[in-house]
Amino acid sequence: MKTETPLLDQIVDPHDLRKLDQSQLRQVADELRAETISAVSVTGGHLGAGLGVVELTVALHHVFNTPDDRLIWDVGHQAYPHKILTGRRDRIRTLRMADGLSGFTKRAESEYDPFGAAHSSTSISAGLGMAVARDLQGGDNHVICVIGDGAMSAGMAYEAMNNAGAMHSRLIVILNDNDMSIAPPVGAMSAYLARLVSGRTYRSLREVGKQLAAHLPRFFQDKARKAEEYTRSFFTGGTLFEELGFYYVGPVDGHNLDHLLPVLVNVRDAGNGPILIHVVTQKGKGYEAAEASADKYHAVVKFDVITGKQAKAPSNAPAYTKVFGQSLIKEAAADDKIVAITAAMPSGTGVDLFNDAYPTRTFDVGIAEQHAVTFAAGMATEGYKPFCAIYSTFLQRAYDQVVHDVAIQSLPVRFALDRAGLVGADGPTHAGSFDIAYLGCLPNFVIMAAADEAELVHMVATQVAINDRPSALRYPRGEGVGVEMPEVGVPLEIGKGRIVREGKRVAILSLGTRLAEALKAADELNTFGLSTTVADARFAKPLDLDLIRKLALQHEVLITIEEGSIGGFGSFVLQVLSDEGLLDGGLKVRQMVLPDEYIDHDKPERMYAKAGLDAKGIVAKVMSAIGQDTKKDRAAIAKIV
Ligand SMILES: Cc1ncc(C[n+]2csc(CCOP(=O)(O)OP(=O)(O)O)c2C)c(N)n1
Repeated sequence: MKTETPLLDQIVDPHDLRKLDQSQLRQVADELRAETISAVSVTGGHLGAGLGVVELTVALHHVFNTPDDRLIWDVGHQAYPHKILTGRRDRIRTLRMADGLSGFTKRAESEYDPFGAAHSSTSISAGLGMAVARDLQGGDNHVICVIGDGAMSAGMAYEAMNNAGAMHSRLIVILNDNDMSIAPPVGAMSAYLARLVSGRTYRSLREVGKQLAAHLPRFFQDKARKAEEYTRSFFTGGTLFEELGFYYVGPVDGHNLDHLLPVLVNVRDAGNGPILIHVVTQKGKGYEAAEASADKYHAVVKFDVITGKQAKAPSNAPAYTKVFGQSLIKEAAADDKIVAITAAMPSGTGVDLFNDAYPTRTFDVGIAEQHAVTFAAGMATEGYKPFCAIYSTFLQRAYDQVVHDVAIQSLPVRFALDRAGLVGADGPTHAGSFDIAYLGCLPNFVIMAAADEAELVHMVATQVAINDRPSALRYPRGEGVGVEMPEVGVPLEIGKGRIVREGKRVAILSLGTRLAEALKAADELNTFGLSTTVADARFAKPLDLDLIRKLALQHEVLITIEEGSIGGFGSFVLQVLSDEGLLDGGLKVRQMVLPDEYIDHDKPERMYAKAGLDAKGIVAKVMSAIGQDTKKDRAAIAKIV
């Protein structure tokens, strides 16, 4: 039943949605889809995943009593329609912008987001925790976790199901199977899900009703038993989930509200224990450009709604990711032991380029960073040279594997850490802030940070040559600075930095791409009469002790700067200075690191400015170190752009 007045305008939160008749929900879903497309066309962000769950979002909020019933979206990138329905429509066009809505679920943002996410495959664990807490308190609310087939490839999801299956707590898991991750999904699980869906029509309401009979109170159960036995023998399926202790329901067409709503009602009213509903959806559903694109518009920049054409940021410099992929291809031509490993991020890491050149030497292991690391370790034991390309933030998940399986055995796994430092719109969950600190404390690790895209080429070559211990190479999101590119990479001397500009009074020792800001700061400092040396450390580990000694002994001020947290490069340098007594002569040392807080999403340059890690911040730091921060100086510093 379609009405002239938009129904979406009448929905401030799900209570309004629940007042509507079921027959009106189709219209709500259509309007919600249009609103999602319109909003993301302005903000950019994750689109395909949200479009695929529009009907599911409407149905869930209609059937369940959110926020008392806890609705947990795995990853949270598909939650834009959920945000629109849960009191955030008025801010939906601020998604991922400074002071705007987060691109993921976030507890601080809304009571309808009971669990914050962004890294995948956490929903079932969190949901089980909530369900058990509810049981301990004698509560009766529902807990619903929506997890994608891609997220289902991570070990954590199985750990949670294994536990849930043995707990008998009432928990609803909705497997949102769109047969896509960011790239096509990989692995046996994906093939298994495809088998469950193929060759079988979607289950009708009647069948699902019968199937659920076992979960109803005994009185109904007896009546339904006969029919239920019949349907269950007919629809044997979801065996894997059932072996894990889940009651499997499905597959259900996730875009058909007439199917979805009664199934959800049945499940809601069923008895105890964990239930898994297998919902089949299409990523990018309902928007032609998304449906037609290879990645189903997983993540987009601003685009034209009519044509689907995405705005492309003009740039002359190649992206670091691409430089990494191309460098590795060149190295691999001369060394057939080089292999590349990605955890479901082939395009994000440049491993897709490597795959085009060397498909048999490329391994996409699914969203499984822990496995990726130990798999790489295994290959290294057999003489291969694995490049494990993982975003800095996602390697956090595999820390024990890095320590125990790689570092302690001194296996030469090469970590290529993309998205190091602040990443902009994806915010604190995706920031690569901690890798220098968490890898730098491991004995024997080599850690490099590229100052520009040419350095990256040489550092990839350096990693190829490091064959007796693990190494990590970090580089940021986005484009390089446009330097001239070398034809081939030349391995660097391990643990040696370089002086980029000679000065006398102030020394700036930079690690990574803050080098450009350090050089800018040096120019400014010269105008204040402060002759400044700028050095690129290249290595956070092992440190260039000669360089550090020279800078410490020949300058009055030593600044370290990095795109990382407290406890990283600056701390390592300070340790050397203190161990060697280099602080005893009055050297003024200042460490410039990310502040000890989680920085909300914004444009990267503004985030770095807020963090004080730009030229202006460096100059201000130097001036305050030498006590030259008069009102006049501060006014001059403020003018630095
Ligand atoms: C631990 C971790 N690794 C990688 C990612 C990057 N990532 C974000 S969404 C996504 C694909 C998720 O696929 P699926 O669960 O099927 O959801 P869909 O986008 O298809 O709805 C990946 C790999 C992540 N968020 N977390």
